[in-house]
Amino acid sequence: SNTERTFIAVKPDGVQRGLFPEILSRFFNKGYKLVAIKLTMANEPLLREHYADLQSKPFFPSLLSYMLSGPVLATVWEGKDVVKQGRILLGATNPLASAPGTIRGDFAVDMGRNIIHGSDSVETAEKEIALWFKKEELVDYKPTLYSWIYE
Ligand code: DAT
Ligand code: MG
Repeated sequence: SNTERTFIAVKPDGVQRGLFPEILSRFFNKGYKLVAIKLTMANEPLLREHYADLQSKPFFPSLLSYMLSGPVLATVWEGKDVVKQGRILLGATNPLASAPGTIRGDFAVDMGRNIIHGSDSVETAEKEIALWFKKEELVDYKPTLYSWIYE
């Protein structure tokens, strides 16, 4: 449906490198609707929940310190197939395996500095949105361009 939502976060390196306007543009240009946005510092309990499935991995401590190294730009986007399409816009986890034209393919080299996060399923997206945002931080509006993007 057109109201599917995904959680996209520009990681501390993407924020420090000033890449977030370019990243936001890619989602806007595709036709997706921004429903929440905030610049925020993560914290360890939040990250342990966000990356719960990775806690036993050897790279987890460096992932934690990376994600705590500066502010994160947390966003929520809405639109048709936005979870899967968002992952396509991001590219592969390893930037060296990401095609040019994708965000990681165009702007990153190392897996541990891959500049952006995107939810990997609709269920994960719902959990991540609830983890990073309060309900009242998600806004409800109709974009003026809506009928030029959806048939
Ligand atoms: P993604 O961010 O593409 O969803 P993921 O959820 O498997 O990938 O992993 C979360 C982050 O952890 C990923 O963006 C970068 C880091 N990471 C994953 N696998 C890694 C590895 N093998 N070595 C180092 N960092 C890794
Ligand atoms: Mg993931």
